[in-house]
Amino acid sequence: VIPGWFSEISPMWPGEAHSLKVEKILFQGKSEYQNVMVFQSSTYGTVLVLDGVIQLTERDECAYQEMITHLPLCSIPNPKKVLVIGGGDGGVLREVSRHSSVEQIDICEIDKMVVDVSKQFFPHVAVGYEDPRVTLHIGDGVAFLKAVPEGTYDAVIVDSSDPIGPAQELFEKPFFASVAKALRPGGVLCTQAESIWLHMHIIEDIVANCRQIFKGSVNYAWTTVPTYPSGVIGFMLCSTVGPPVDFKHPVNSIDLSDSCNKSKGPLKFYNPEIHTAAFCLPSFAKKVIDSK
Ligand code: PUT
Repeated sequence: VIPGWFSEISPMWPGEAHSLKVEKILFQGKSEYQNVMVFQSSTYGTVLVLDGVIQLTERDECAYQEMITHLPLCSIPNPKKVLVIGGGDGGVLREVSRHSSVEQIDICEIDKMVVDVSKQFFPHVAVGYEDPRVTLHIGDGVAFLKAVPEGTYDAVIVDSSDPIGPAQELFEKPFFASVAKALRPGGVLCTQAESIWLHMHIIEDIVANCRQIFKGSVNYAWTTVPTYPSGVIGFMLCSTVGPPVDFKHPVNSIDLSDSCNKSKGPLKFYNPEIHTAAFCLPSFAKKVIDSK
């Protein structure tokens, strides 16, 4: 460990640790679930860290929040009811609320400290909470989903941390089955699905489970996030049986001139071309994912 630097050390990426120079520690706390830290970095702005793992930085959060949200929501016409599991920082809410067709946005985040810290230190991310369509539920996403009436949502977005700690169950088959039940026919799931460079074993399991449960489309996409381990992170996109969903070709666009977008400014990362490109996989990953 280099003094004055934050190094991200975890058994999920043994033998490597990305480091950022720390200008100032802004917050350190321990919630019921995890250690929470916020620091000012010298090159990526303010950084949110949970249990020693970077969750977002001001500079590159757009690449994650925009892709995890618009990949599913631009793949179906007129999404109306959206559920976010995790995502307590509010960034996914900010992006969901760009969609004027959306009438209801529910979010279930387990850790209230993440919500409070984001509102205090990441106002441009937590701005998502200001949309009147948003209802925040503090609680366990697994339990929340079990209580959702069948066929409620057009889209479920799972913005989780890594599968060690409070998010572990969000990567397991029973959870995916609950998501499928909560979706309407032809509804879509987009879930955080780790890095092709580091976690092919986890991705293999996610793909295999999702292919068993989701009988519509099942596709893996990815984006670059320089401050996530290996600099990339992926998403599993699935649809239930119903109106067919072709994830690779967006059918829905975001009208940046409408009232849902005026206060939020332009998109920084997402566009229809990068949407389609996100599904192109390197050969080594394609081979494994296609074989599941
Ligand atoms: N929400 C995504 C976090 C990933 C951390 N490795």
